[in-house]
Amino acid sequence: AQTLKERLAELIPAEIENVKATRAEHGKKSFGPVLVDQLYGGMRGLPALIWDGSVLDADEGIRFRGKSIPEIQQALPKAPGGSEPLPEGLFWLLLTGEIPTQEQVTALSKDWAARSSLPSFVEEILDRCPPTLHPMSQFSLAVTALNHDSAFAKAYQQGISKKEYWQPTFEDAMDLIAKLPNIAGRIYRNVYGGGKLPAIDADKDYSYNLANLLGFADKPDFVELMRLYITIHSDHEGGNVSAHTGKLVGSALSDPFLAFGASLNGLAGPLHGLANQEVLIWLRKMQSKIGENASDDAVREYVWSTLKAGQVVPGYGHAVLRKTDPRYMAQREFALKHLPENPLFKLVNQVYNIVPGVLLEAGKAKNPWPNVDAHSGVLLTHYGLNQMNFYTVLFGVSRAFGVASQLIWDRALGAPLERPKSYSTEAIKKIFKDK
Ligand code: FAM
Repeated sequence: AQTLKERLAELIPAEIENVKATRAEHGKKSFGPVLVDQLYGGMRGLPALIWDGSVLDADEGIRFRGKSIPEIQQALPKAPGGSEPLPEGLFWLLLTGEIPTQEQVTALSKDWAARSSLPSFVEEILDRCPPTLHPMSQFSLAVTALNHDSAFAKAYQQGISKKEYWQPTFEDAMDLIAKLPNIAGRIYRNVYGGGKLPAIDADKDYSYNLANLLGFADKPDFVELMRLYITIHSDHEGGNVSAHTGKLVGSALSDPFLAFGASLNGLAGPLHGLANQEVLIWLRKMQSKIGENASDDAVREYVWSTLKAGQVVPGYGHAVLRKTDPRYMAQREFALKHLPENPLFKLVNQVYNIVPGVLLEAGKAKNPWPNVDAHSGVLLTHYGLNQMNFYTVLFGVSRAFGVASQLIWDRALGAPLERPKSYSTEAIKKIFKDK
């Protein structure tokens, strides 16, 4: 069967022409006014990036190469006996826009298994981290250190031609994704215990090996959860903090390890990927305050107390979405199927029935509905992975699929250094004085 790199090599020339023709026809057209508020307000809605892998519609949610999450779940190959999509297939789709065959995803699983071992010095870096160092900081250290063996960095030093940039970028991206289960597993066992890491099984898929390194492969439903989890957290168009950071750093021709290390530092923010940890901490704090089977009124009261304390309700709201995140709904479907009686799932449902009303009444949040993070922790906890400070590491393993895909295409299309213009408030006042 044709390999991913071979298929990609066939697709790139046509896409280069497609971009060239699109720029020739539309390049000089205006996208409309930029408001001064957008310079102060985090560029909300500012048309600024190109990325074909996924697009986020405020009312519909994410589409990966045009396919919704239910369509992905239906179309992508599954593991033998499994019903969740294989992330190997998602990566193939993000890169090519095509659905791979079962043989092609199996070949990817084997290729990643072959690339999965860590340099011993990276293992030592992780082993030396104090357990009090947040798992996301440990994750970022290890990924940045993989720059040591970057094919792109080496090729660049040897004088590679621009036209070839995508090839060593592809190799680094494959090595990066392949090494994440060993990094995540090592951090998990160093911080929370669990002893020696098992070997990667080349006859098993990526998610099985990740589950095994965490010590949960004996739970088939957890392995299925990993397949769904990695698929839905992988990409969320180009402008979110982790995807945009990766693109920006990669635009300086920093290799995929340096670029993704930067992405992870953004993902570690409480308003972004760390929210999945914050949601569980918030739920547990609420339970310790108002009990396990609190009334709706008591929950509502607690939500108001969070807002009155000047804090955000984690897992709710979104910079783009204006409806319930389909990534939340996919996790809800999984919970209804596998853990309908779980008390924490019932609490998540109760919170879902209460928080949007409160946020609407408070009148500040533009999107009162839950995002992906409102649901992920309850699923992980159900299977015994209840160490909340580790949750964002799993988000990071998944987000590598989206960031790596974008880096390959950016290099293939010759995306230039990103360099927007900044202004001082003094300049703004002068420019707009009489306007
Ligand atoms: N709880 C309380 N206040 C909220 C809120 C929430 N869930 N969501 C938004 N607001 C506030 C926001 O802080 C801002 O208040 P100020 O004017 O005082 O600064 C106001 O409502 C308007 O904000 P917005 O335009 O509606 O949202 P933003 O686009 O600025 O921010 C989020 C989007 C996601 C950062 C924001 O909704 C938030 O802080 N949510 C809670 C944290 C969270 O769940 N993040 C994870 C997001 C997820 F998609 C991910 O990246 N993994």
